Amino acid sequence: MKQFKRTTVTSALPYANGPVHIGHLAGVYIPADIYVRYLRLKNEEVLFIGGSDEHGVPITLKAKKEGVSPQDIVDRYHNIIKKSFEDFGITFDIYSRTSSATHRQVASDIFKTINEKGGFIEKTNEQYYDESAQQFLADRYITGKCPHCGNENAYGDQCESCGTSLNATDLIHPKSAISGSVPVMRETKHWYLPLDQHEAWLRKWILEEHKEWKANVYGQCKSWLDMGLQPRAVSRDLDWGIPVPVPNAEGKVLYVWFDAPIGYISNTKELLPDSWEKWWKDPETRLLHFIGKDNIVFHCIVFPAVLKAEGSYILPDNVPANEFLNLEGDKISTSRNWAVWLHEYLEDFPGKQDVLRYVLTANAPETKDNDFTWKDFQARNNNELVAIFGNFINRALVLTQKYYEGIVPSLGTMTDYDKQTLEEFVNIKTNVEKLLNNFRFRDAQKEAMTLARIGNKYLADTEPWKVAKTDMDRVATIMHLSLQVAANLAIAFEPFLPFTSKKLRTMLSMKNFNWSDLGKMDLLAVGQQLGTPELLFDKIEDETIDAQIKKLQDTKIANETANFKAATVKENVAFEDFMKMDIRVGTVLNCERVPKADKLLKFRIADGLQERTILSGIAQSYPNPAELIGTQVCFIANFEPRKLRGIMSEGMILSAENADGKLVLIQPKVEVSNGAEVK
Ligand code: B3M
Ligand code: ZN
Repeated sequence: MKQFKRTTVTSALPYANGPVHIGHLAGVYIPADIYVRYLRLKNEEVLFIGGSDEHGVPITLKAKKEGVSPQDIVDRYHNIIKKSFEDFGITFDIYSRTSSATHRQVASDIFKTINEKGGFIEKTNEQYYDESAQQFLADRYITGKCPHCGNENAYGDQCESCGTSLNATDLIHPKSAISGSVPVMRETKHWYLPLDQHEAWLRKWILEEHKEWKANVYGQCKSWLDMGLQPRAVSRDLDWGIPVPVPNAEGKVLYVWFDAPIGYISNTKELLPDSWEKWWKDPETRLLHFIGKDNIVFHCIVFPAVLKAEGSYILPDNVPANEFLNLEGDKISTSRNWAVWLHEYLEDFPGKQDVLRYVLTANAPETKDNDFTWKDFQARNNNELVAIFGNFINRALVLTQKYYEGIVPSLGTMTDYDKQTLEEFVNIKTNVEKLLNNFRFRDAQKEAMTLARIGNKYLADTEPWKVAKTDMDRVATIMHLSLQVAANLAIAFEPFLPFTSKKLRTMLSMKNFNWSDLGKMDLLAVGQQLGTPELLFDKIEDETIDAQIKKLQDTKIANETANFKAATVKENVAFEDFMKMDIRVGTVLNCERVPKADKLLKFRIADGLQERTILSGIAQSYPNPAELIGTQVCFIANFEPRKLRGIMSEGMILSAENADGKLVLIQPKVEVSNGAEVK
């Protein structure tokens, strides 16, 4: 493998049209932060670049919806995102934004250089135009039916349902997202990056020279390349973005996916105005992009082609993209508010950054989509962090406090069991390293956790609290070894659980430490005074979890209600048609379940003239049917009688469906005479 001098790590620039959620964290920011912390612990030269993506249609659409300017939107979310990353311990060297002056300069310069070298083609063709809004409809300004999967709400650039990347002209029944009107075609000029001309070197570079890329990344690139690359427009007709920096380009801005990845470079330049180039132009620099799967084509094909066309930049050495994280079985969605938002988590769970880091890494969608559930969050905290890691550390420190006043005791003679235990963890450093080097963070954390398991088991097996009655020399050895394991845990977990590692280092009075110390059994000196023991983790109770689950259920109900309201009303009916229905009130004389039919209730109704039997499919909403006896219901009296389960049903009882699917009988609030007509 090629040896590099330094590493530039970038993580996808989140759109500043909403806050960051657990899907972003699990897919991009936590893995990137783990990797960067690991390199720093190895004293490697590394730079970690982040920032907000502030251009593009998602921003302008959101602004339009709220009736504010795009600048208002990006200012609001940039600040929320930046602060939540800081509070969560994502250690960017810089977190800037694509609306910065430096970025405008860098992106414009790169465009101009490519343009001067003849790296673009200018083409005039027809694009969708909204006549009422007097605007071209780029990307998300246009929606319609996906030609691949039939999703009715696909966007002009992508179908979120099947993930296919689209052109606006691919959509069936296109509709303007601004006015809802059907767009017309109109001519417009744009700059295109001729990806077809880059295909040959991209094929060789990815398919032959980067076989080590993750299977999901390599596979997606291969299928793109096998389909054949087409020229891609790098400009748009919009009034939000970086103006196309050439004469006669009024009303044209750079396409957001042209300028956004350049944001990595601009932010580096903003941080290091004099030395940024070595991070982007020196072949001895290793460039890594941490992203989610929907960004693969832009980082593996489009951006490298831009850099190559410019001519002076290095290309990424790896792009460890992840799949998606779902939430309680459903796709995370900003617009449907189906997410656990980072800034809200930090408020609801103060001091528990590491619990979320741990759970999201344990469930990281590294090879396939994965699911986050609050129950799993609670279980991993209580059964793993508290019961194993926390329990071991607490016992080791409290017992040292009790028997040795918090001073590291000396190591006596080791038993065979001690030696056997130590042997178990000599391999852990190599294993964790190998996994981290391959971006397998989930297994790496699991392996680091093995250290805590070994420690916990060691104390449980050796029972120093019992041995203390007879053999204090033996206790000294047990505590000495346990404390060394604890110190190893502080190092191994620094990349994964940095807040915990820091707390643990304070408790152990550990000053200098780095990755190469991992595995050593003399990290704490005999006679060294330790700090005060504190609990590393505490149990998360059911109430806390239930409150979070309730919050999501409320979101679901709110969404369903909104969908219901948005659903179109059925076709009009004439007054005469309505009058054909004979709807009446009657009193329930008896009500019971129908044997072997779990949905049906059998009502006996006094209808004013006589009694009649009506079957109704609402048993699941009324588990105790007897309580309906004596109440009044509304029913269609002239509904054609029909036989259900061998019983003749003479009418239909009216009920309404709630957002949660529960049926509720329509009942008069005050008593009316039986047989009264409903009009
Ligand atoms: N903002 C898309 C996203 O958030 C986009 C990433 C840009 S990375 C240069 O998924
Ligand atoms: Zn689709």
